[in-house]
Amino acid sequence: MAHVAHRVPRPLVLSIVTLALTAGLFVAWQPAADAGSDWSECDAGRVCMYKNASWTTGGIAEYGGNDPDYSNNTFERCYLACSLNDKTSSIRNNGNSCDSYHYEDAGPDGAMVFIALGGSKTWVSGQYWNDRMSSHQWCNPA
Ligand SMILES: [Ca+2]
Ligand SMILES: [Ca+2]
Repeated sequence: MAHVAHRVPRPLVLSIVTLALTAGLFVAWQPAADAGSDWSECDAGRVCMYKNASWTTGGIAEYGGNDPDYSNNTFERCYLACSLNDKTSSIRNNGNSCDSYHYEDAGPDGAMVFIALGGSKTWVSGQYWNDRMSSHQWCNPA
């Protein structure tokens, strides 16, 4: 009995090797795919609004300056329902020196949430700030 337990059937060994090779190929293939989809990267000096949660696909709006009204703005790299107003679900502040302040209404006006310099936030459906922003500005509004 004992000597049988030490023997590994040859087809099983082949399966494990095949699986390992397949996994290796998959892992090796991944970075190339990511390199092609780094569209979500937020350039230095910008604050970036993303249409979807978790800074993922869907659309991005990059700003070096302020915008008091999103009603005439759209997400870049977006293919469907791309109006910026009331559609932001995540933000990254990759600015140079200031926190960014994001507002419920144009003006800017209404409720405000800030993103610390170098920070980011994300919201999902049902959370207050999901799909609500209509303007932003840099630095302390005072
Ligand atoms: Ca959204
Ligand atoms: Ca709004």
